Amino acid sequence: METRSSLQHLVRDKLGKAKFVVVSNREPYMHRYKGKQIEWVVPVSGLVTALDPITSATGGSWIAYGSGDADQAVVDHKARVRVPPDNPSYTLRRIWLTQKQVEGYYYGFANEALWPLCHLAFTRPIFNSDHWKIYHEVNQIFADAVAEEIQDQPAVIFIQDYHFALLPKMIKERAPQAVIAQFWHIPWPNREAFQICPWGEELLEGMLGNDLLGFHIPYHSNNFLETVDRTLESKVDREHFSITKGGHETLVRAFPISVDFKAITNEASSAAMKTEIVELKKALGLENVPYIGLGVDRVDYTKGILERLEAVERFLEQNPQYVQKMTFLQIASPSRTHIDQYKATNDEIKTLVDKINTRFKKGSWKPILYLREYYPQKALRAFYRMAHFCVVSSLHDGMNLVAKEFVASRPDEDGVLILSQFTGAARELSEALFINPYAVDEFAQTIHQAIEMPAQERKKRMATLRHVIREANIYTWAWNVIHELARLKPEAGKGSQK
Ligand code: ADQ
Repeated sequence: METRSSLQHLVRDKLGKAKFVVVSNREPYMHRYKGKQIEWVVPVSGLVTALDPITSATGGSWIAYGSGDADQAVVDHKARVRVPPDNPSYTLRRIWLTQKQVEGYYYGFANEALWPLCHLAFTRPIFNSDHWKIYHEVNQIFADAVAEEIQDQPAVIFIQDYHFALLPKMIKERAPQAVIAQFWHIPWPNREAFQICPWGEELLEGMLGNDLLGFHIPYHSNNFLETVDRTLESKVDREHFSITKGGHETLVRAFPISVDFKAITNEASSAAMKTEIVELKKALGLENVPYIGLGVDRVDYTKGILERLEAVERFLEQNPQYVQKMTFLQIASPSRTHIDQYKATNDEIKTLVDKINTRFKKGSWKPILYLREYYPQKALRAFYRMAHFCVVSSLHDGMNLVAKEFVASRPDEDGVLILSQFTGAARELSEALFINPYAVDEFAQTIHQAIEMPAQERKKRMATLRHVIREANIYTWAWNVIHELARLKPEAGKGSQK
């Protein structure tokens, strides 16, 4: 089982003198004003947990868009600040973007074109050439910053996600000595679906600037190989999962991302957690509800929240004996609210919740509690811990960390995971109950099965699920990436000459 310290050892051993640079849209530390004071926060994400120790161990840099309202107040003249703020060990280099750039690159091309293009959720991508131009421009801004950070030192650049498809090639041209890797956190679609993108070739060429390209599961890697094979002149080697174009080789690998199992388990086992659960149940009027179902998501049309609520409705229709006995708690944090499709999804969810609650409510009980809020991680653990079953019903999802967080939060080895077969997580979590979120009757029957599952079977399934996540935790993910990167010999600075 990999840990924070085994990962740090590996990094020191394998990456040697190479400078480690992470590039992501979201920054690992954000500064903001609280009254006249400045405070710093860590935006919640497994990524910071995994990449913070690596960047610290190498004294590297992290380059990201500075989105905090006090970010500018704490940096030096080169937009740099040392982090973690309470124990500085590496440099955060902030990139300033105008409102127009954020709208074109982040909300526009990344989230209105690439996000729906890569998720098969039947939402039509919007291909706007102004957005595309700005996406290109912003990728160039990041490329300039990377080049400035590394100068001509040996370096390993680890780029995150679909905000930077063009960046790898731009860096390769500026800094051929650097080893470049990218992790694509969302699915890669099949080649037919990808063909509709008007700038497909440029995107693929950009990504082939990578020496290593990671997806969550082999299926996405295969889709990528097929897409390239169909679109670009190149040599695609399916046996070794590699693509060679213009004499440069890109290895394509699957690295299933995960959670910090130990930290979550420890927190979920603490005495404070018991108190937190009692208080939350009291505040929400759930003390006397025998069964609690749970969903935790960003409000996003890919997460299948509407399909889930319809299944809860069908379940109550078919099992009236559970009226007043089961409450479904949907926790949903607002997300990308500038985008019309997200506003529409949000409105549809609210309307459906009202409809179902009006139909079934009895006395002070209602079947669905919709909490449209962002909760701190500690509260989320308490929700996971109090649920009899947790539903992840994504229409399509690269991995889905909620499924893994739920499992890590159950040291009591209880609770049932209902999981969409269209998530990356479904490949590993074989003891979950699987659903097709589009098939409402079967989905409702699965909720019934979860509620009535005997304690012994619940325990057996959860123990197996926990074993899987304990071994394949977030450090294992980072360990595997670093191990593969180390084989590309960054110390020798031969990344581009393999
Ligand atoms: P996301 O689409 O954001 O990530 P997911 O993996 O489910 O999806 O992670 C969501 C995170 O947000 C979880 O850590 C969860 O706890 C948190 N969260 C959700 N609702 C919350 C709330 N109301 N309050 C507080 N926190 C909340 C993308 C891909 C995924 C992939 C990840 C990581 O779409 O497929 O698993 O990246 O690679």
